[in-house]
Amino acid sequence: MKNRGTALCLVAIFLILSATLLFSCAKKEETIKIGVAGPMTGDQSKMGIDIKNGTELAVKEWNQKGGVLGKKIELLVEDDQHDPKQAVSVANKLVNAGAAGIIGHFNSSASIPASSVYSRAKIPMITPASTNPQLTEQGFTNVFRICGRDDQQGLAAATFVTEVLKLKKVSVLHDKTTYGQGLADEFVKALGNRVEVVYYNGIIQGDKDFRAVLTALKGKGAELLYFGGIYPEGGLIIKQARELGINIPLMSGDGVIDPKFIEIAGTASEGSYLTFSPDTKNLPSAKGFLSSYSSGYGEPGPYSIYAYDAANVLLHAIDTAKSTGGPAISKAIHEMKHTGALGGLQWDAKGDILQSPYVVWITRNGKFEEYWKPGEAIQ
Ligand code: ABU
Repeated sequence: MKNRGTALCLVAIFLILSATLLFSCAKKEETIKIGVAGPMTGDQSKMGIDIKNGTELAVKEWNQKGGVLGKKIELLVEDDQHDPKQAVSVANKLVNAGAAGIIGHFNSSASIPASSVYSRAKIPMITPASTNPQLTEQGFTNVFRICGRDDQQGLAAATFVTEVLKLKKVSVLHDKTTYGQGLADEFVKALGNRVEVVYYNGIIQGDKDFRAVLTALKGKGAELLYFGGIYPEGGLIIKQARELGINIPLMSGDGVIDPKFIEIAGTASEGSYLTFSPDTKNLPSAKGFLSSYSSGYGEPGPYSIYAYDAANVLLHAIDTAKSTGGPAISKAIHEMKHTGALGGLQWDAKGDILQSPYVVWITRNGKFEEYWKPGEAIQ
């Protein structure tokens, strides 16, 4: 009798364990995973975290409404440390983890190599921020961006320099990355023969002392210093330029327009010109996002809203396709007319957004202000 009782007890334990195992496996299957990747640590982590937060907010809102295709959405966050090799590694990790789509990466030098991994796996990737033209010139049908491109951004900067400031001589520095050098070269190309580039050189990303290169460009007669790169170096360059008595304005792009630039450069940031999209505070469509993001995460960064829209586009595409199959989701994005926080969004066959207006901002009284729109007078 005693043996029979023990046996029954063991069978009961076995059944309970099996049921628990089956239940937990079934539970794992119940989520739809999406990935978000960018520089989550290190000197550019402000941008990575902004993108993570924007994506997370969209995921939370969808989950509050029940998720997508009847399943909760699980967000997988990966840190590429703005390193191309690390970007490929995290792309493989996200593919192997079963992500249905990716929001990211931030850096063009990360997005471009990672896009090959996602393309082989046929998983859609939507970058909120990578602006190098090459990303969408590769012929991949699964690659999209919410932001504009550096050929458009470089042209806006060159138009401002030639038609508004009416300058004749500029110096150009870049950080030798796909984005930084690419943007600087688009700016120079758009200047054409209207402006003389009296000094052109690359700096090393991560360096802290740019006095040698600044000393070399001092005295060349440039009326403006253009920098292609990101805020950690942009902030130090203008700070050290002022210390060396170089008093020409800095002009840069969307990689520099972050409060961290002002924090690093201090008063030396005053009067810097930066190209970026128009102020989202003036967009009626952005009101809900700005309010929800601020209450959850504080002041949005430049690309928080782009990540939010990217995540909503991906989730709407899954919903429309009624599938987590990559090709079906990519097809749905190509066919989509999305109304996001940024307004109406639509893509061309390459995956570029149809409308991406660039304006010039200025740093004034420790803040960024919209300054000039192509075709309009100075504010
Ligand atoms: N577009 C701003 C910086 C990110 C990148 O394209 O590398």
